[in-house]
Amino acid sequence: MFGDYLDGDIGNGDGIASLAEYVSSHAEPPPPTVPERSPEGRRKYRTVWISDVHLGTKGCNAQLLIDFLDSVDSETMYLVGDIIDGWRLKKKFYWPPEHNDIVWRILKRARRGTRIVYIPGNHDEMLRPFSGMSFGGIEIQRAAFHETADGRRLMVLHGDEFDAIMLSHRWLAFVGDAAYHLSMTLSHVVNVVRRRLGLPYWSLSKMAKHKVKNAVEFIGKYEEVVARAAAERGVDGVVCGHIHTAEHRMFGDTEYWNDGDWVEGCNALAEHADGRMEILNWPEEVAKRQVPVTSTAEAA
Ligand SMILES: [Mn+2]
Repeated sequence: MFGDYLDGDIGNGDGIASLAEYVSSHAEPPPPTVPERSPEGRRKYRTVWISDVHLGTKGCNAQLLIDFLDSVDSETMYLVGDIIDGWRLKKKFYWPPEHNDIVWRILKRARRGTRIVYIPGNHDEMLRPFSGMSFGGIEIQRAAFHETADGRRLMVLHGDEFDAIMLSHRWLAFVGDAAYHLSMTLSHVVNVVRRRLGLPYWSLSKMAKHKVKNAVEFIGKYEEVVARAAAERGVDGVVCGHIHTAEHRMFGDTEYWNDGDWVEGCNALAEHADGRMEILNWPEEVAKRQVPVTSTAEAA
């Protein structure tokens, strides 16, 4: 059925068809175009959470995610929603080979024995009816409860469940720093024109500043709403995605974790063997690794 979705709903790319065949038949998967690095020597975590990959869109940072998957292993991996962007795929079919390579790596991981739990988000909600089922070794669930090595109970969900509460502020989440700087430039242009027309000064940046402040408030409010829902369920904390903002905060005794996204931040959340958790910033990890090489190359 996962195969039907891949094959029928979103197009007939050869790679997707053969992946779908692999999922349903347990045959050898078609080889990835970017060869997988050996699993030996990978950083090993107890648990890894990723979300908001948005496969099927140009926004997906596939190269970095492939590098992440080839560098890190875990006993359990949670895919916390918006992994495949069905919304966008329905409008325009976009599926480069690297996106297949990511699906290939995830399926391969399941075969090697990693427990993989896929919690569909709003962009891959077409997989939600399959909750409770398992495809290619990947469990599909509406939400999950994770127990850390030190015994904390965490609720794992995508997080769009809270959009109804946040609806009036939702669009503000997309207002960012770049928009603020652009609006300052625009403000300047607008006021040059207004001055020539003899009109008084009008502050667009003041308005933009207000919007950015609202966006920051939106994120803060969202985090609080999600943490409160977790507290009401009597768990120690919550792991979610959805708002593309990796974060760890405490609301009273309740832990709030957001594993970020692979469109802008390229973050993952990881649990060590002792239950300690941390947010991984993959562009930073790659930069650290490349510093000695690039600095000498650039100096030469
Ligand atoms: Mn989402």
